[in-house]
Amino acid sequence: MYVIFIIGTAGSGKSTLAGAFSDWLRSQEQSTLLVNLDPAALTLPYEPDIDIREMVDYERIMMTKKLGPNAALIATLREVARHIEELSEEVNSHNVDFIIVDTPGQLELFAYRKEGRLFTKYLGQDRKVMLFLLDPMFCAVARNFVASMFLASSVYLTFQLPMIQILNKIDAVPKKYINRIERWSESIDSLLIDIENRSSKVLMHLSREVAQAVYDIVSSIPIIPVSSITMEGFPELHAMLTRVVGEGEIELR
Ligand SMILES: Nc1nc2c(ncn2[C@@H]2O[C@H](COP(=O)(O)OP(=O)(O)OP(=O)(O)O)[C@@H](O)[C@H]2O)c(=O)[nH]1
Ligand SMILES: [Mg+2]
Repeated sequence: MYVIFIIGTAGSGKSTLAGAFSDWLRSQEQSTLLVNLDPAALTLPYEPDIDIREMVDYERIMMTKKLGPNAALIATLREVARHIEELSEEVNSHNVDFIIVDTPGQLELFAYRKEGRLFTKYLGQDRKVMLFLLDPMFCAVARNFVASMFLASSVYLTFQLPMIQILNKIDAVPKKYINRIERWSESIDSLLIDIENRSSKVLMHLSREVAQAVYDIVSSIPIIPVSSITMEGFPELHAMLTRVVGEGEIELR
């Protein structure tokens, strides 16, 4: 069994990927369990099998505790974390090939609070992997790519789980952006040259320093370009899952 946690900045396409990749896996005769950990989602582009919105009421917590949207999200996740063992029993009672976990919109509320680590610890038993979503429109600018590398490495250090970077929504951007990002991720020299050519002096200096600090960490994390609309890249993502987790391969039936 594989347990896939999908994480990324707000609107990066986590929920859409969760639903579309599950559909693709099912079309390959793999069984999946879709878990929604976003208490604030009004609608989802898939039908969750397990949904924390059934355990907690985000809007009620926001109203009764008089909290803003993010503080209410924190309080809601804390409430769910109190019942983590029940949730874990429910999730782990399913015998499926893939558990796919969709996480809340605000990455930092999941990545930088202990509740996020509790979920990754208790949900599923083995072969856990994190998909970190990159926005190719944002990352196609060299210094933004560096900022994104910094975020990816920080999430990687926080969770210490095998990770795959997903260059998402590739149907919506020119192919040359994807090629450029792949070139940067294969060669720090090409990234440094593009940083020099395109930034002001201060930004250039800062971007170089950050790139050099995190490049080795991030370049060890594979990048797979995908689209949840066309399902391009899903076979490669599936193959990469078996590679990064490394304990035996799941054959497509
Ligand atoms: N063109 C294109 N659009 C996509 C793709 N994946 C997601 N989107 C769109 O991106 C927007 C955000 O998608 P969501 O899946 O809701 O993103 P999210 O990360 O779950 O959003 P939050 O949970 O609110 O942070 C929606 O309008 C999706 O239709 C994709 O592969 N291609
Ligand atoms: Mg979502």
